[in-house]
Amino acid sequence: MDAEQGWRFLETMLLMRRFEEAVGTLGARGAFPGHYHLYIGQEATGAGAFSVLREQDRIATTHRNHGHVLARGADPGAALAEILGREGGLNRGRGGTIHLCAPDLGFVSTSGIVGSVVGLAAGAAFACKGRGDGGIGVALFGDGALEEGIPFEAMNIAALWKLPLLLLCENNSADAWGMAKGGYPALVHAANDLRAIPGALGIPAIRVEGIDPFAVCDAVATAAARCRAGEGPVFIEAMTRRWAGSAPLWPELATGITDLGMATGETPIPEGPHAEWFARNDPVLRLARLVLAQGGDSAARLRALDAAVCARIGAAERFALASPLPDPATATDFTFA
Ligand SMILES: Cc1ncc(C[n+]2csc(CCOP(=O)(O)OP(=O)(O)O)c2C)c(N)n1
Ligand SMILES: [Mg+2]
Repeated sequence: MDAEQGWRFLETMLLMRRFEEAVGTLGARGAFPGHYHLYIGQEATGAGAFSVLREQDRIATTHRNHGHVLARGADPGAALAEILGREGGLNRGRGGTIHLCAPDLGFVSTSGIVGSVVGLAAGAAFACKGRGDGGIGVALFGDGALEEGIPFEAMNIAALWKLPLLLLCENNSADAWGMAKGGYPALVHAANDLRAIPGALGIPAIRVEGIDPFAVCDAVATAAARCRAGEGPVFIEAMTRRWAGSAPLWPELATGITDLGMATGETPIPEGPHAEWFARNDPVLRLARLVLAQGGDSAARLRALDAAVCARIGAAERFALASPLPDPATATDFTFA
């Protein structure tokens, strides 16, 4: 393991984690209306993937978007203000959690219309190809997107036209309850291996361990290089276990606020339903254990990193809460018709 790369991944992943813990806490106390989705459990996928992307790449992502926007470098205060529907938000409070977007950072859209982002990213890939600046279109989407029609059509045209389209499917359905058990929707598909779908169109499709940022980074780097070389789209399926807090229909901080003592060994792993999560499936604790294995001053460095991240998120929260709601008289501003 490249230790310094490990620390960089950990910083991004901790930023996402502490951000989502703030969102979950604010959501539970009704600080913003409506449904929302947390990226907890998938941080390694986003951190690994975004470490490879370039400025000229164009990204379309889904409703589980907070981590993606942060990994691309969006200001956490503006992102949190957007989730709270405030004027100081990335989209002046118009997008909210599900459609918060950072066009300046190359996001074409983030959308709650499941599957739509694959079509948008294919269009972005077409534009990138036309511009010829080496940029690629990137779609990040859940496994559920492949139940929709548009990803199939978009993959077909991308394969035919050899578009520089990187398809990153975040499969988080392992351990999900699904609607049959009264939980959040989980994958319902006739294909038992999602790679077969792009595979049928001749698109190379690989599966990667989504809790390993190094593995994701390698896979995305190889795929992006192929796209940039004009060889057409690539599909990556990143596998993660469903975090318990995203199993019910409404998210809840089921595993509490992350205690890095469970990585240093200072806090014993509690027995009970989340023991497996803490010991093996939480990507943040997993990577923290890896960087700590270097010994030396790594435990102190971990504490300092987390303190700095928590301070950043604390400032983001103060900024977001102090930002006003948009003036109702401006409700129709920025609309097309
Ligand atoms: C076109 C469309 N159909 C149905 C829904 C309702 N819906 C919201 S989330 C969801 C499941 C999404 O699963 P997945 O794409 O795997 O993302 P995850 O939330 O698991 O990360 C569904 C079906 C929707 N938002 N859009
Ligand atoms: Mg899913």
